[in-house]
Amino acid sequence: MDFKGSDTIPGPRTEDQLPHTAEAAVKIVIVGGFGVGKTTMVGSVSEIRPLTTEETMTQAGIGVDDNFGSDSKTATTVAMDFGRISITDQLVLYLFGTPGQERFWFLWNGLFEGALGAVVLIDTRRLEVSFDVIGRLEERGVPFVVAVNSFPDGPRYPIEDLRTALDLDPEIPIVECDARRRASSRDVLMTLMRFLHSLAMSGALR
Ligand SMILES: Nc1nc2c(ncn2[C@@H]2O[C@H](COP(=O)(O)OP(=O)(O)OP(=O)(O)O)[C@@H](O)[C@H]2O)c(=O)[nH]1
Ligand SMILES: [Mg+2]
Repeated sequence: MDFKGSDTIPGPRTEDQLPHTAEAAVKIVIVGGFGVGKTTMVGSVSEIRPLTTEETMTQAGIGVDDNFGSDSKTATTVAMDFGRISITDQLVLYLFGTPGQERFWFLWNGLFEGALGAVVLIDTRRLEVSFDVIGRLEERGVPFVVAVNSFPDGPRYPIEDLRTALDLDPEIPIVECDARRRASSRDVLMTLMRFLHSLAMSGALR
């Protein structure tokens, strides 16, 4: 049979293909309150073109969508972000960013399913938007690290003050980052992987 002339489905782009050496894939969720930089982080660090489900924040959202006085924030995640990064030749992380707005939180349960660990992004101007997220991770027993996304007008606090404000256990890593920078976002993921490794070594990983 001659298929010449029929439509063909293009194969995956070379950069989207998994490295042949990949042996293990791990699901990681990027969580945090509204507008803390989750989509930005998945986008900056992903080696494949990230999938985003952003919708424009419209006039209709005024009073519903909190844009915390930021004119630059014009879109919000309504379902999830998805990206991928090979941490080593053997280890691939699949990244799932959650929606930050409260009205989409019902999607979190599915997104947390099977996640080995999480990055909680925080914005020091609005620490309170990430409280609920931390509570939910603790409830579900998902290990996490906290990444302080540095916004230029965000107040800077000593790490230990942040630990107290967020009521975090002493072993939970807290790192600073700039979610727009690939290297910085990658460092956060490396911190999470080291933390998960130390939990696994001590037998604390469920
Ligand atoms: N200065 C600075 N701006 C950032 C940084 N990360 C994100 N932004 C900006 O902050 C805004 C919010 O970022 P998003 O990535 O959409 O945040 P989000 O957490 O995905 O937001 P939701 O999905 O609506 O909850 C965007 O305008 C980004 O350009 C950062 O590290 N520094
Ligand atoms: Mg988003």
